[in-house]
Amino acid sequence: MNFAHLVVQRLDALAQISEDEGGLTRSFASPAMRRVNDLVGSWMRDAGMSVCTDAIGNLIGHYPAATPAGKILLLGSHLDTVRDAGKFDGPLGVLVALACVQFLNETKTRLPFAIEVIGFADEEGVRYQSTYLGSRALAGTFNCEDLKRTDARGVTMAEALREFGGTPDAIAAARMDASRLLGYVEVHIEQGPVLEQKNLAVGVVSAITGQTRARIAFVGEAGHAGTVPMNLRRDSLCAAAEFVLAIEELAKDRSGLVATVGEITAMPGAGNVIPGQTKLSLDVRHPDDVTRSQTCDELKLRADEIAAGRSVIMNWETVHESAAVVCERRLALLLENATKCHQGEAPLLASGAGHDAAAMAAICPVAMLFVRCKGGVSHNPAEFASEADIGVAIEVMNDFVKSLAKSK
Ligand code: HGY
Ligand code: MN
Ligand code: MN
Repeated sequence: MNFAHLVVQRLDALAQISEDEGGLTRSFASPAMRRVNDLVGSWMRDAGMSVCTDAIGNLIGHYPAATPAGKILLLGSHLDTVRDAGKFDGPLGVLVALACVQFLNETKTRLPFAIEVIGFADEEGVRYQSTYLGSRALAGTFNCEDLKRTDARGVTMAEALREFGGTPDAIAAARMDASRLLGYVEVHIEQGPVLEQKNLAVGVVSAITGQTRARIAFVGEAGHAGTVPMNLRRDSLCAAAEFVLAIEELAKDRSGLVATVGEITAMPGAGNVIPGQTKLSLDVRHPDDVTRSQTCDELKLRADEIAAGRSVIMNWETVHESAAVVCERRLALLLENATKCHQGEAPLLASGAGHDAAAMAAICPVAMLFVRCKGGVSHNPAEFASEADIGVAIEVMNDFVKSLAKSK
């Protein structure tokens, strides 16, 4: 069986399941997520796995150990996407993991441990701005307060989850038993240019950067675009614009720091009305948590100064924080050894992107394998990983699983 080709075919099939006509978007607890869970669940059954969906909508396939007392190796990634996404970010990790189990099943191989392949319910946080919902539920770090968050249509997370078929009240019980876990290993497209520059198919992740996400609002005064003199305006959009450039200026000056405003909304949103309120998102990341936290404090002060200078009000709500995570050395070494067998060298890369592994690190050791990403382009329909590189990733993961079994 050409498992790499099978993964590519399945990626194409999943890319057709979207809540948007024009592009690939799958958000938490949406009908599109339901359809993807059903399709991937059928592939899991074909690979000899028993399948369930947990309280928050994670899809979990179980491939039993040779002995019932065996521990569990967790593999997988997320099945939700950003807006207008590429087809690899998330599903690639689930499908490579599934290919490894299918290989074991077809060769009638049982290991001293079980394997569970997880398709996480929400890593991107597009619908409710809080990310890692699925992995936090399994890690026991889910914040039940998040269930009260509302989406753009005013639907709470709890209502959306019930409509999806989940059980908000049972999320706390979804936490996995840490004593049974060997670790969580995630394969993911690199989403950066390093492997392409090194002309290598895969690389091993050393650490995952920490991130802060905030929602900021500048509140001024709506007014008539034709009659309010410039010196009498309290224009919230101009305040936001000045702040966006201040963010960029500070981030350019601070090595290793990235800061992004991905969303901005001016209200009431009419061409002849001075915006009374402007809302924006902020995403701040740095490998060092103290630097990231200090930067957020500085940006909050700067936003306050800009607001005061324009006689507008500034509201700041931090909606997500995740600390930087170091991948577990023993698992990473097994990945490195397996990688060296297939490409001669095993580069270590830090991840600027967040991953479910960052949340799973709260309950078990984690490691990640990156797959070369064409032009480093991601969170973009042009995102691409080659069938040949996917084939290397599958081989490396098969060898990783074998070496882990031998080390038991
Ligand atoms: O935003 C991220 O880093 C990831 O794609 N969720
Ligand atoms: Mn991802
Ligand atoms: Mn992503």
